[in-house]
Parts: sequence; structure tokens; C-alpha cells
Amino acid sequence: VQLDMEGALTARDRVGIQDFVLLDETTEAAVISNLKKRFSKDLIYTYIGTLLVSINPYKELDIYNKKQMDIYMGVNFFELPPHYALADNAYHTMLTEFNNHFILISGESGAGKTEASKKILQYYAVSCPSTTLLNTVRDKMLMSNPVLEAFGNAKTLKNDNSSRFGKYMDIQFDSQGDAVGGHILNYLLEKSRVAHQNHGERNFHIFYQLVEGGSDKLLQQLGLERDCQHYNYLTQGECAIVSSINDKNDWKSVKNALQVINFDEENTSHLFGVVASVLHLGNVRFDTDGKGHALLNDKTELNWVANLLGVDANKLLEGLTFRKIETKSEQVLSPFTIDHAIYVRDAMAKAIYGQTFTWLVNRINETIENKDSSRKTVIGLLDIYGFEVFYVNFEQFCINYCNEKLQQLFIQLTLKAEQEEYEAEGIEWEPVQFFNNKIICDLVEEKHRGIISILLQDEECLRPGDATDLTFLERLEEKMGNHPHFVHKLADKMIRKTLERGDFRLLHYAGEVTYCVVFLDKNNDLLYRNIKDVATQFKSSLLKLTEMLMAKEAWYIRCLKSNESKQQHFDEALIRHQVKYLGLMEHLRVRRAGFAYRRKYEDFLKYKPLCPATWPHWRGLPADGVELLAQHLGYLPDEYKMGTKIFIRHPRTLYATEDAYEKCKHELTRLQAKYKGYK
Ligand code: AOV
Ligand code: MG
Repeated sequence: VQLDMEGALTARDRVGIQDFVLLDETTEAAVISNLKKRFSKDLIYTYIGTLLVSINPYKELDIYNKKQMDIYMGVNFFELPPHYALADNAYHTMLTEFNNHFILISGESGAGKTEASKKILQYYAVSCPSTTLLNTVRDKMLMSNPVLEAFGNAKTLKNDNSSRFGKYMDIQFDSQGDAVGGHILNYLLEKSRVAHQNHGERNFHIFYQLVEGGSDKLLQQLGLERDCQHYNYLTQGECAIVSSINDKNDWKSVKNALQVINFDEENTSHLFGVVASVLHLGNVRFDTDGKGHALLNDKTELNWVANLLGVDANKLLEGLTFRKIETKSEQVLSPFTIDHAIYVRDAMAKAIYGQTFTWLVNRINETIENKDSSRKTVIGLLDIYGFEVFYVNFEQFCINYCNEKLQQLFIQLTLKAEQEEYEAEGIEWEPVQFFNNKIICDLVEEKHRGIISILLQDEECLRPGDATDLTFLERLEEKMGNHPHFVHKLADKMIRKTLERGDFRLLHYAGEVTYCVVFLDKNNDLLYRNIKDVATQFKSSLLKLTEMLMAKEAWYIRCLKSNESKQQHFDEALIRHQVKYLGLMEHLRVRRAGFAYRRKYEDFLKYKPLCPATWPHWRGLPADGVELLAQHLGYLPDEYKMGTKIFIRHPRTLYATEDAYEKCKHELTRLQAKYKGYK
């Protein structure tokens, strides 16, 4: 792919326009046609002002190499095609303003969020200035990716490498701009996948990698067979082998990455011991004793689990087949039914895996942490599981809720804040209407009235005997019946027809999703309690995340999925749907009608060599200097506004100034050299 260097002034190219703000028309059709034109030339990135839109190309593009990265370091973000420009722009703003930033990468499952976040991390780790000493920290940060992906990603119907956890990574920089450390926060791993996978989906990659790639000796030590079909937890989706995935090779990369992040023999063998124990646990089977009670079928697998986890096999068996009831005077063991024993077995497997994942993240954090106490600034990268309509499980509900929250953050920080800023600055403004998904966030999380609250209150209203998930649904219907984003079985006939008993449907910002309340089977109090704890924790960790992000300067990448079949094809209808729900048109309208670029007066005064009245020194008020500069540069009155900073309507205006400034700087340097020569 050729670098498509547009003249900074014309900013228009043969292959569509690099910044939507420059489009002649702002219709949806014009936007989609521009995206399509660029996509056909492998130009997958386009700006809307400083926001970056990217479309998944589903093929390797030769634009992410070191040479390309180096071209970007330190140039103005509009001088080159957009792919590294946003990352570089955030970096340079951080350095000049010495403040914290974050890059929010959003889009539905398979849109390219994780790939984008990896490319940005690579950019910072490879291209920023560095001393050799620090390279090790950078290598570790880079190598944390394959490890976390092996344990936290899986093949789903939407994406062969779907993130099944949320990840927020802070990259820390010292005042020189060196990437010197990092910290990772993980959010809600989709643990249910450990024990159950839908048709066409797999468990987490690491299981297949171990079985396919582990040495004979290792498998023998772990008591594993080299055959995925042998394991109950690997075969439910009936797709252990995936053409786009090479588990053997990935195993090698993961082993190598573990070494880089300081996993010694002991840690590594502990880690794989736990992974193997989960596979064995999944193969523990039960019979019934005739009274309906669960009996262990065969001890071999159970012994392996006990052995690998270092626990007592009899205690383990007791835990799997009996409930312990404590009375005042004694402990009574009440036997489980087969169903219950299987449930407990799966819950144990999920818990073991979940805790291992958390442990892994903590270990990685220890190795990438920068312990020196000098002041650092950070760029945070947020890559979370994308919105999905497929599943009905509780984790899916949380994933979609999380996506609603991020959309809300986007709306608040761009559409809302932007328009409010014009108002506050006294700039004339015709408001742009947009759909605010706060109404959906409230539906889920509002105190006393939201779905999560009702879920939590529900237990208090339970009477013994009526503990069914339908009571929850009835209460939801009672409270939410008239809510425009909640559809239930009493709703209008057409919709009702498609809803099963026990289902409710939410009209999310990105589409409709039907959830089945079976996930709230209260007969199963363990599951129910578990879900409640998750719900509560997840809500508060999202709140913390939002607060943390609000304190930083935001940059956005909106990823679009080009098609549903993972092919190199531009599906117009699918793109249109995403352009709509991601609010791109509204964003464009605000950007275009508004003043896409703004600079603090002090920063804008860097252009002072362009105007005799401000050069070489401007001693008056910064605002007055800027006004003089703008007039001298021929800015038309409608093109800029003065508030607490200068607002510039059109990128072209700023580009022209930036261009003139570069030429002027060049000329000054030349003259200085010449002058020195004379001396
Ligand atoms: P996601 O992170 O947005 O989905 P990924 O980043 O995993 O999506 O992208 C899915 C797949 O699309 C990747 O495995 C690549 O094959 C391909 N792809 C994405 N971006 C690029 C790119 N820039 N260049 C080449 N191929 C790309 V999810 O994690 O499911 O929400 O939960
Ligand atoms: Mg992902």
C-alpha cells in the first residue's frame, strides 16, 4: 500500500477524502461512499476532525512496519494518512501539555478494536525515544498481549479472536517521552465459556494451544491426551479446529512471551497445571445411586485434579457431591443430585480459571510496573469486548451494558460537552440533535428502579417456594412496562410473537437483544448469588472506570466491521447501521458546523514568526496577539471565534497556517545557518 501523502492544503485526494469534515455534503450517502472509496484502496482510516474511523480490512496491510512508524514521529497529524497520527497526536499533546490521555476504542464484536489497540501499543513501544535499559519494560508490555489473549480470547461466531474480557492499559511515560511502564486493569472475564460454548465457538485459546502444542513430556506430567475431542470442555461448540488459527504456533509464541514477562519454571508449570486441572475437572462424570443422588463415576480424572491443584481428593469429592449444612450443634452433609453436582463442578472450573486469570494479570502488572517515583503521564488504551446480540447469558448482559456506558461517555464528552462549550464561550450555535442513550443506561443501572436494582431487591421479596426466575421477570414488567427501550411479553402483538416466555428484550443503542431470564434461575442459589455479586461489582467498577477516564483527555477510534463473513468485502447496509448507531453523522455535523480545532492562545502564539507585529516577541495579552496574528493571516471573521481560546472552524485554515509556519521555520533556520557562515 502506498502512503497517500495529501497536500496539506488541498487535503483532497484521488481516493476519497481523508477528513470527513472536508466533504462537500454531509449526507449519510456521501459519508458511506467516501468510506467505500477509501476501503477499495485499502485506506481503512478516515478522520472526523480528530476522531478516527477505521474499517476492518480483513487482510494484512503493509502499513504497520517500523519504517512507517518512524515517518509519523513528531509530524503534524494532518500531514500523513491517519493510521498512526492519532496515537502520535495524543503522545505529543501529552508531552507538551504534560497531562493524561486515554484512547477509547469502540465498535462491535470483530470490528478491529483489539488489533487497533495492539498497533498503538506497538507504536509507543517501538517508536518512542528509548534507552536500552527501558527496552525490557517495553518488550514486557508488548509480550503481555499474546499471553492475555491466549487466556482471555476465544473463537466466537463473530470473531476468531474475540476478547472475552475488558482491558484497560495505562502506558506510563516519563518527562522525556520514554515509555517506562504500564498497568493493566481487567474487567469481567466471560467465565461461563470455560464450561459451556455455543455451537461454532470455542473455549479460551490456551486450552487448545496446550493440548496441540505442549511437549509429550509436559502432557504426560499433566495427565493430558493430545486430543481435544477427549475433553468435554473443548468439544461443545464442535469446532476445536479453526482454519485461521494455528494453535501449535501460538503455543510457541505464548511460551516465549511468558519467558519475556519473567515467568520462571515454577510459575509456568503452576499455570499449566491449573489449565490442565480445568480440563480434567470437565471430564469428571457422575452416576446416580438410584435415589437420585450423585455418585462419582470414576476416580481417575478427580485424582488428577486433586494432584494438580494440590488438594485432598476426598475433600474435593465431598465438595462436588454434598452440600454442607451447618446447624447449631453439627454439620450435616446433604447429597447433591446429578444436575447439582454438575453445576458445582462447572462453577468450580469457572472459579479456578477466573482466579488464574486475575493472578496472571497481577503477575504481569508486577513485571511492567515502573517503581521509580518520578512524575509520569499516561496514555490509557481501552479495549473492551464489543456489543453482541447473540447470547442470552448474564455476562452478555454486562458486556452490552458496558458498551452502553462507553457510548454514554462518548456522547457526554463529544456531542454534549462540545455543544455546551460553544454555549459557555458565547459562540452562536445551532444545536445538533442526537440520540442520548442515557435513557438505556438508566434503565439498567438507576438506583431503586433499574434492572440491576430490581435484581438485587428481588431476593428480599422471595417467599420460599416461589423462587423462580419468572418472579424477577414479572417485577421487571411491572416496573418497566412502559419504558420505550424495554420490550416484554405484554408488549404489542408483533413483538410479543417473537418473544419466548421468560424472555425480555432491550432496545440497546446498537440494536435489539433478547435476554433469557433463565440466567437468573433462583432455584440455583449459588448461581443466583454469584450473578448478583457480579452485577454489583461490575456496576461499581464501570463507574470507577468512567470517573477515571473523565479525568483524562479523550481520543476516539470508532471501529467499523466491514462485513459479517470475515471477508474483504464492504457491506454497505452493515456499515450504514454502524455509522448510525455510533453517532458518526451527528459527530460530523457538530464538528462541521462547529469549530473543529481549538488552541489555547499561548499555544497558538507559536505561529508568531508569521506576523511582523508579533515577532520576535509579543508582550501584550495573549488574546490580543492571537487576534493580530489571525487578521494578518487573513482569517475571515466567520472562520474563527475568540473565547477563552481560539476556535477555528475549518481544518483547512489551520493546515494553511501550519504549512506556512513550517516553511517559515525552515527559512529561519537557513538564514541562521547563513548568518553563522558569514560570522
Ligand atoms: P474486536 O476486538 O473489535 O472484536 P479484532 O481486533 O479482534 O476485533 O479483529 C478481528 C479480526 O479482524 C482480527 O483477528 C483480524 O483478523 C482482523 N482485523 C482487524 N483489524 C485489522 C487490521 N487493522 N488489519 C488487518 N486485519 C484486521 V471483540 O474482541 O470480538 O469485540 O469481543
Ligand atoms: Mg477484541
